[in-house]
Amino acid sequence: MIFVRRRLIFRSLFGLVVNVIHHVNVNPGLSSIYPITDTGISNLTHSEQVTRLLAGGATIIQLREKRESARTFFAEAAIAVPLGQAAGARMIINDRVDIALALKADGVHLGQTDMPVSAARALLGAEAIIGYSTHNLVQVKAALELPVDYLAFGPIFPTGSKENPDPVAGLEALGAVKALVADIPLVAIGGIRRGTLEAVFAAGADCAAIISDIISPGEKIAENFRSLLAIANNQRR
Ligand code: TZP
Ligand code: MG
Repeated sequence: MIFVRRRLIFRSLFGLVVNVIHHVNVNPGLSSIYPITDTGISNLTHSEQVTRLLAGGATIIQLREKRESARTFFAEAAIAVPLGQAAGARMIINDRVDIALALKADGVHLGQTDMPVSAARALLGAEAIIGYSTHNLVQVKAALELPVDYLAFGPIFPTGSKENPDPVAGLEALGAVKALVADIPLVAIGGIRRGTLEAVFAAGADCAAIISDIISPGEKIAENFRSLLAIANNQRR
């Protein structure tokens, strides 16, 4: 009896230490299509885009704001985050760990020049979803050491939605990334459209993150999302 108890204590202590040293991935709840908002491309506020994405069946949404001030983004996200969460969607904030923390968002999406992932993890805690953008194999290998819940890789195709995008990585590189990442969910991004979804999943993506083919035109957001999700789920079956 004493031995069993000692073994249990040892095991739970060991588990604790392992968890602290190695982040245990949070299931990011990615669906096969991951929509990202953009007010310039959609001509709609973030919350209007969220309303339409929810109507189309989105279960995870990233709010991305590259032009407005932190104060304006905060005010917008303060409406959009609870709106999405009330409908059961996971709400991810691009770049701004402070805004995610203040609004109790479900997580953040960070890039190569944002706050380091480990610092964001320390601020947001083990339960937060942290996604991380990579653009080449060197960055992917480095990212494997970080406490991330999913890895984004791209741009897979040319994109007009990002200022100064990294060089197009292509489908072949996506396949090479898949071979490296093992069980970390892999999100393909950049220029993905309904006609290229099949190739993206065939190359190994678990999920496609999309801006323009979903949120443009703004009036068709729900319809666009619904049809892309149907195509993706059909292809991945
Ligand atoms: N990161 C790499 S490409 C990209 C981002 C944020 C833009 C993706 O937008 P689109 O319209 O789906 O090409
Ligand atoms: Mg960023």
